[in-house]
This record gives sequence, structure tokens and C-alpha cells, in this order.
Amino acid sequence: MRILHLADVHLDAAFAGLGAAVAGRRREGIRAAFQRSVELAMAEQVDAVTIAGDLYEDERVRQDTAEFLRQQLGRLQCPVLIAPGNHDYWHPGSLYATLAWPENVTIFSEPSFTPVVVGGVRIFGAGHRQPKGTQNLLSGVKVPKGERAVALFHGSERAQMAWQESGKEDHAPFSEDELGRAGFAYALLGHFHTPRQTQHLVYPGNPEPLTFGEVGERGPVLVDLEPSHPKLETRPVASYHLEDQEVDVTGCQHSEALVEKLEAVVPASPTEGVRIKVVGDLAPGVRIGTTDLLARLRRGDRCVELVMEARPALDLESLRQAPDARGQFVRALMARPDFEGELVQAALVAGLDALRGEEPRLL
Ligand SMILES: [Mn+2]
Repeated sequence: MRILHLADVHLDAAFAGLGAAVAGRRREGIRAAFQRSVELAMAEQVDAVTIAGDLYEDERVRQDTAEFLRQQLGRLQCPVLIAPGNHDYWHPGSLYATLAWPENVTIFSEPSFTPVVVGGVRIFGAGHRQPKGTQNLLSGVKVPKGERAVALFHGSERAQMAWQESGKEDHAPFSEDELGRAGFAYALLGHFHTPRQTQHLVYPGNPEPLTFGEVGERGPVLVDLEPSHPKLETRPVASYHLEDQEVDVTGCQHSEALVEKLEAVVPASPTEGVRIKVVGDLAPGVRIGTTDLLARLRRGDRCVELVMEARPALDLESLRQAPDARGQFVRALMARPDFEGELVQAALVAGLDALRGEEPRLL
């Protein structure tokens, strides 16, 4: 009895801040990763595919994606069991309620556990009905005696909330020992994007990277339920690979030198993304703001993100003593308790530029 378990695919994710062209490419990446997951299930001839929520994002999902999903899931010969999560919660207007899903697809639209028997195992699924505030789905649950019972749902295992992403606590919180008390031998879960496996549960993590800084091999998990302790195998299917780089730009005397230095760490492959932390001193001659810099580095649709920590090299001591408006301006800013803050530093640079009669840089 083998299952391919998936969660947190996030089809049609916004990828806010990456710009429209890059975000579009990244959404194509999610689809490709999902299609590879379907093909993996076919190649491995699994007995079922389970999806523990956040398959798509309800507020953004397009008809185009709906048709893609229907076609992809319809290729599978095996049952597909879907337990909606907080991003793809079931409601009367949702894709889950309105799309003509292929016959092999079961959607657990109720927030209480309902069983489906696959290959001698009972898989009990439950779904979210709201985007937040879903209560503990396990409370008061006791599954009837019988074949092995496995839970499929989207929720926050409490012990992990401290080190998982923030903002996850409102969604169907539970603790690992409640699974056993409810009569479940194992749980196929979704919600936490950082993968996690214990004797009793698995969080596969998002198959396609969604943000920079994600750690751990993640993606669909082949779950062999036959042994007393399920055997798991993660099979990465991601389209994009994201990495972090830090670049010190001290010594770059003009914009072209700065662009060239940053350009050197942008991967050549169109499916590799980089988040560049820019540190060091910005020379006074450098006249390029973050927006223009990003446009240059992205060259349309390359996945580049910048964290600007480089500061203009300013001689604050002599500036504050200047006997003119510059001195007054610098002294007033330096007197502020938040002088080191990002906004005040940006105001300092823009203000000094303006007082020199130059177009202010917006860093
Ligand atoms: Mn998610």
C-alpha cells in the first residue's frame, strides 16, 4: 500500500514583490512541479495520491489553473484524496464545490473526519470551511475499530509552532499525542512548509519553493504504509532553485561597477533565483536606486531579490558641523532615537542629495 502525499502546492501564489514577469514565471514553475508530482505517482504506480490542503490559493486561482488541475488529476488511474486547507478552504463558490472534478477525485468538504478505504487502509479526511479560525479537527474524535486508520488534514502541530513560520497558529491546532488517542496510526498532513517527519506524522513541505530562505529537502513523499512504521521517501520535483548570496559593494565607485559586482552572483540558469544581501559602503558617486538596480539585474524575468543593507559612505562628523542647512538637517536627524532605522537613513541620503541640488536617490 503506497501513497504519494503532497501538500502546500499553492498554485497561483502571488509571489508579491518579485514583479509581474518573474511572478508569472514562478507560477509556471509551480504548475510544472505539480505535473511532475502527477507523473511521479503514475511512474511509481501508487495506490492513491493524497493532498493535505493549500493545493491552490482561493482568492487568486484562475479558471485556467482549474482546468489544468482537472486535466492533470484525471490522468491518474488511482484515487486522489484532497483535504482542503486554509488557503483553499471549501465554500459554495470554491473550485472544490464548482468544478466538475474527475471521478477518481474525492474532496473532504466536511470539517469532521470521513473515511475512504484504499487498499485495506481507512483514510479519514477532513477539510477547512473558512480561511482562518478553524478549530482542532481532532477534538472529540474517536475512529471506530477496524482496519488501520490514517488521518489526512491541514493543521498546526503545536510542538512545531515555535520554530515554524509565524502566523500559522490560527489554523486547526492539535498535538501529536491526540492522533493516537483518536485512533489514528498515522497522519498525512499539510500546513507547515518546512518538512517534518516523526513516527506518527509527515509534513511534506511545499513542492516548489515559495520564498527565499526555505531549508530542507521538500516535496512529494512516497509513503509505504505497509510496515508498522511507515517508510518515507521524499522526491524533489521543484522547478526553481533559490539561493542566498551576500555581496560587499565597498569600493564600487559608480553604478556600472555596482551592477557588475552584483551581476556576478546572478545564476546563469533561468530557473535559479538569488536573494542578494548588499552590504558595505556605497560610494558617493553611485546614483542608482533599488528599483532601477532590480530592473537591471532581473533583465525581464530573472528571479532576483535584493536586501539593501549597504549604506552611503558619509562623513557624518564633518557634515553635522557644516554651517549651513546641511549641518542643521544632519544634526536634527542624528538627534532622533531611530536615527539608525532604515527609513531615517533613507531620508538622510535623499535629503543630502536634495540639498546638493541633485535628484534624490531612493535606496
Ligand atoms: Mn501552505
